Amino acid sequence: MSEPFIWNPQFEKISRSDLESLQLGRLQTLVARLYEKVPFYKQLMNTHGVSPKSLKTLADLKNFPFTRKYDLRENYPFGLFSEPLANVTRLHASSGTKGKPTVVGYTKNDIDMWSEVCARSLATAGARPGDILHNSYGYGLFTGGLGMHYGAEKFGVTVVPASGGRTQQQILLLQDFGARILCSTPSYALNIAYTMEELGIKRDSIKLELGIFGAEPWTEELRAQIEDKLKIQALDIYGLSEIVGPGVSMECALGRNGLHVWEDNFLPEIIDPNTGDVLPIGEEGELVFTTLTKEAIPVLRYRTGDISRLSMETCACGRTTVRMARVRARLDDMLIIRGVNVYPSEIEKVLLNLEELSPHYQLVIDRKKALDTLDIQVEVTEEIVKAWGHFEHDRVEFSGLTQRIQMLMKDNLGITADVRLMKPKDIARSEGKAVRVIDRRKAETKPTETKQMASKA
Ligand code: DLL
Repeated sequence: MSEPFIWNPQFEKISRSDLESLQLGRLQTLVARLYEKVPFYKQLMNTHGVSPKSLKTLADLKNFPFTRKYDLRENYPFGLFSEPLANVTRLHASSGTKGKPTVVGYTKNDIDMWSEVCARSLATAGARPGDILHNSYGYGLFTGGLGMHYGAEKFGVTVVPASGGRTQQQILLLQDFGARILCSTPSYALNIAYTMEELGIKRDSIKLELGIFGAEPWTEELRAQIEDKLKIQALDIYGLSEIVGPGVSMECALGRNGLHVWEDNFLPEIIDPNTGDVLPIGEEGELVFTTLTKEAIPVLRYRTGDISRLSMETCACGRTTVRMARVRARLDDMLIIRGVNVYPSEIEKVLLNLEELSPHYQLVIDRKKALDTLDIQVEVTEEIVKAWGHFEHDRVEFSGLTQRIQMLMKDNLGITADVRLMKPKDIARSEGKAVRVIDRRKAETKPTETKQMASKA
């Protein structure tokens, strides 16, 4: 097998000791910058009894305060910027279901660094010069589209800036332009696969070989379904706008086991979300990132809300940077159903193991008589509808399947759920980040930070 192509070996194959001294120097510069230029951070550090002088080793970082999404919202729009707007060449924003969006800015150097990490990520996935890359991440305020676009141009592939939506036309472009790489959310990749099937379009009419999927949690089970339907290698890319956008870390084609974090730019930690204590390598907890090179809006110990683990094990691809495990879930996506904690991804795993079901599902949470209820709505496959004749909710075969799903949920996850089987295409298809959870409880409960902004399509 030929050696994997490494975009920037200086940083991707750096020794641990060289990396740590690079990180320490960059971290000291960052902390000084935040202290001097951003009043919010000066006050925060003073309140915590730390200052730039307190940072003598990398381990000292644990004494510094965290930044949260809430802080960006409270300082809306530009309060956490450490550069005057005149030096900011681009703004992006993401929003929760309500309230002010989170605004991030980029200097010219920030855009260069972002393009560099996205180009690295493309090489890590197995992109080759001359490839055609079909980019279905949304262009606009969402970072997915433009982030991958600039990385792709830097790398030297031909980009098709398709953005999200108009799926039939996207399929036509995939057929006619012959893209080898698809960048999209995993749920949109599935939408493309199912739409092709519905339109009777043969897999052989497109040339896709590789998918670079992220921006939402997805399970190994969903990966298997996408790879099977589209006959491609599906790899995981991670990022968030507060840190840079896509390209914070990328899974490699050889290892397929964790995502390489571009540690010269982003310093990861895993913390216990309840105590804030740093956890040892290998333990699962909340991912925290500090930006080491960002200029417009650097962040110190940003709490991502994403659950993962770090691994220092050597990787088959030869890169030496730490790997983060596929994000298992977001902390604020946790559902508490009659006292039992469960993440949507755990429910997805159970559903996707049943061959009668398609990977289109939605979880509807409500509260009845002070009890939280969960309604799992999931589509059955076309094959099942054909085999059983026309679709009726109360067919005896359906009630058997419903009971089986309820039992699996109880046995595997300990939850009591209502199950509603749906006809194929009854559940709205994703054009960007899939809306998996509909929470009908009143606003008195903690709002989830799942992003459902239209521009993320
Ligand atoms: O989603 C950036 C991005 C674009 C990443 C394209 C990858 C590809 P935000 O809109 O700020 O930025 O959302 C960030 O999305 O905190 C995670 O909860 C989730 N997320 C992103 N990538 C993954 C992934 C972009 N690979 C939030 N697996 C993050 C699981 C992911 N969750």
